[in-house]
Amino acid sequence: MTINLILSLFAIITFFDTIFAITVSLNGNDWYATNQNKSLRVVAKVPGSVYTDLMRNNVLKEDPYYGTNDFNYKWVAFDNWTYDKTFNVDETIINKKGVYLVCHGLDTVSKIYINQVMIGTTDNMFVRYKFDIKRHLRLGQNTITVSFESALTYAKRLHDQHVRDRYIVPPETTPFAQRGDLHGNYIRKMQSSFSWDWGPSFPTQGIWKDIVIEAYDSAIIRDIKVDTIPINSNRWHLNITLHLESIYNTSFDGLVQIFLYNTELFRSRISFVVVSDGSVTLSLPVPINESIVIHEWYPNGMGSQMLYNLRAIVTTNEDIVHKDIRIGFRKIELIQDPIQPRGLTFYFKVNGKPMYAKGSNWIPAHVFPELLTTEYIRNLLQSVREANMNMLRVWGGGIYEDNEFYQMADEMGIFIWHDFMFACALYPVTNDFLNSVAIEITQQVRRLQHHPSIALWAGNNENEAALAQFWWPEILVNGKIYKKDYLTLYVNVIREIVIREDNSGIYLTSSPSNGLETIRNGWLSNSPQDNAFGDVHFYYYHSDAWDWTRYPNTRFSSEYGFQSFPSVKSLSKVVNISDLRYPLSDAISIRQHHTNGNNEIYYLIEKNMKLPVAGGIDRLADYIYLSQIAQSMSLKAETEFYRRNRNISTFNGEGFTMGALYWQLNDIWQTPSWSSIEFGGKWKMAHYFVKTMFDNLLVVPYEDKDVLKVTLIRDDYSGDIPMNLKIKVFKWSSLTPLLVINNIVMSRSMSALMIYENKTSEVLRAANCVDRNQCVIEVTVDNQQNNWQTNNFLLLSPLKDAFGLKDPKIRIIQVSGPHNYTPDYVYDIVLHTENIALFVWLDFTLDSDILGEFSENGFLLSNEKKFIRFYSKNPIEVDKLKSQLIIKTLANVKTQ
Ligand code: BMA
Repeated sequence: MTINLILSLFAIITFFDTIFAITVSLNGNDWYATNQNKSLRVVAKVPGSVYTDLMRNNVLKEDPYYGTNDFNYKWVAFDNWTYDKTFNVDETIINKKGVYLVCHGLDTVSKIYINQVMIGTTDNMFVRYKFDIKRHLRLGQNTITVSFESALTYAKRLHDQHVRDRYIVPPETTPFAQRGDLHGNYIRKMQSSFSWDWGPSFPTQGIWKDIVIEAYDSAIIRDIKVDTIPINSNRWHLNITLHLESIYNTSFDGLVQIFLYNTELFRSRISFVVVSDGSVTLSLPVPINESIVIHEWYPNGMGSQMLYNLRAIVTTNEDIVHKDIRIGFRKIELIQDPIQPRGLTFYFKVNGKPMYAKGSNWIPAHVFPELLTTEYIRNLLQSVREANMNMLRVWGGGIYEDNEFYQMADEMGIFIWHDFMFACALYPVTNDFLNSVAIEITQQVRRLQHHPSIALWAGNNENEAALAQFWWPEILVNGKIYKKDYLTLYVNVIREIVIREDNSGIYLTSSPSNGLETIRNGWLSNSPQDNAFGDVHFYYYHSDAWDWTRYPNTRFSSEYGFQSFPSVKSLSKVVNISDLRYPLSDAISIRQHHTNGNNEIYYLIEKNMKLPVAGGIDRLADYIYLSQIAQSMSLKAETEFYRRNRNISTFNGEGFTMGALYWQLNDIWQTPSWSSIEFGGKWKMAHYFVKTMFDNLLVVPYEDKDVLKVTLIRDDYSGDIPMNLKIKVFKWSSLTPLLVINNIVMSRSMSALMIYENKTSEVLRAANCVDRNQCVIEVTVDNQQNNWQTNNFLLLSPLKDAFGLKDPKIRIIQVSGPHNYTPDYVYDIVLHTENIALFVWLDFTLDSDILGEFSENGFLLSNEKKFIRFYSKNPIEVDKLKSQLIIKTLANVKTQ
């Protein structure tokens, strides 16, 4: 039977809806939220949370992100909020044999009542709760009440009890700069909602995901686990596991059908064995007929992202239920082979091909996820793809994201390195805690496992490192206990579940860890940051961060980064305009949650560039611009080093770097941070740099002692390709190069090859460049047949010493468009320069509402003319675009 036939059959059967499972949503704007002493009762929205409800009702008159409202509105988080609503139940629901309340996400500690009768309690934001409510419902009007307890008082209560009865579980303090709250580790809630070094503390309460009634007469399919098993590149088999929830406690019969698009792959009557609580797990080997040609799924940059609809249908005597998912055929492996004289490789293979992992770290896009739109998330993920990334690490201090997030990652070819939600803390391993975590991990792995984008699970963020490096003084005293607890949580509980629920998946206990070596060390290594094993988090906060020799010869860098300020425009949304004068004004610096962060930014600028004149909004804009240059150049130095370093480069076997995931992609609010995309979606200069740095084709000129070297890096599989190499030496003061070196070089797939090597002094002598600070080197590599081209530049002295850099007097000589309407409106911009321009930054005036991305930005301009594209989601009048476009270059910064 074809899927269409089945669907029309469904349509006919809809008349007899008694045989279908029914889902009734209780979401909506018809809820009320009431505080503890009942002095406030406001109309509330579900899904949502109390801060946004109070905003909508004008109880909170300002944006919580504005100014110091994280402090001013703290009373909200200390109160206890109750949500209630009335709803109708009709016969079709009440007559079902099983009627359940299913809460897909409650934040966090609550008691739930139907018609004033308590039906259950919750304490984990990441768990789906299901309660049998058949006997509590009546025909007609009913009430539901969800009564929350403040996350702050709850966490403190559990903390106090644990300290009294057992021992301290650190951290016991939070850094002053973080303006945060404590004991988030005692509650299964977004850890960063208690504040982070880039985020505010807003531990909200509310019904943050769908809340529904599910009613059925036999069973529903909750999740489908899928293993794709390669036979060869066009032929694959499936192992499918159905997770059903039934009303039965013994076995029952049903017909199971599995479809791939419109082809029925499997059909059989099955006797379902109920294990506990009505749940059934059914595993089926499902071969795929030779006539169906399968196209493999690849990450961005390695191939296409073919996705297949898979439908499972279960027909029992009473019900027909089905579930649809989309799957991709891919095999991912983490290769950890011995390297001489010491260490193990650490890289991914996709469908048998090695992959260099290029990407970033994802933090929650908002502390109130209900304020996010699908479009906003899509834009962020699209920005990941456009910047040539193939992997994103969902970091362990946030949340498990919505299904849509992973569906988009599947479509865009973005692999997800998924931490479980534990970060920068030790955790209490009471029975209650462990039981709750076990449910959380089981549900989340079952929900997400089938996505081809899920690459790997990691137990936590940095908790192994915290133990090894004695982050808190208590570790000196209670180290043994903490280590035992660590093993209980991440090895005995979580790892066992991952093995059970995703046997073909990859699990690391922590990030960073030493991978297999960690296991050999009994899961806890003394140096989880070892360059010779696993992944490394490496932060370098010294002012010479533009120098590549500062960076480690790691196998895989899963975190590294530098801070910068967001645009004046972003800051203007949360800071009074009169305070937009100095980067260190109280109003701005209070948003810096990283201890010493503003100093680090300052020194990074000061080491390399002249400081701007102080005072006024334009000078603030100059400082922000310099901070973004400093971030971009530091990231460039480190990332280019990691990409060059894919071959073993040192005598002790270090190197062979095969992954670079910088910290961090996005922001949770308007703040100075490591992000390459500001809160709101605007690309910082760093994101444009990342786009170049992560391109499959990259050329890197660099100096090794006083030797000029050029390395060509390719991450594609197109074979040997000859390329033209052009090295130009310019004087800062002229658009005419002093010297042009032309070579033809052979390039190879998946390699980093040195294509030029000469003493810098020789090159400069040949160019007649008498002093390094007068010159700059630009390198271009291209192959016209393939339409491949990339370029890069090398600074020869700190920019503050650069001599001859003049005001380039850039003019916009043409703006035209839009030329193409899907998916963006595309405009062409032609620039003209009179002199070499550095870090050319195109932006819009402060009052402009134009949003979008340029094809390039923050670049070195050494040609008279430059062609740029601008991509916008909305149509713009060309005149408006032209008049609101502003251009800044390094020479335009008013310096001291
Ligand atoms: C790490 C991360 C985050 C943090 C970042 C910047 O180590 O895991 O916890 O925000 O560094 O300090």
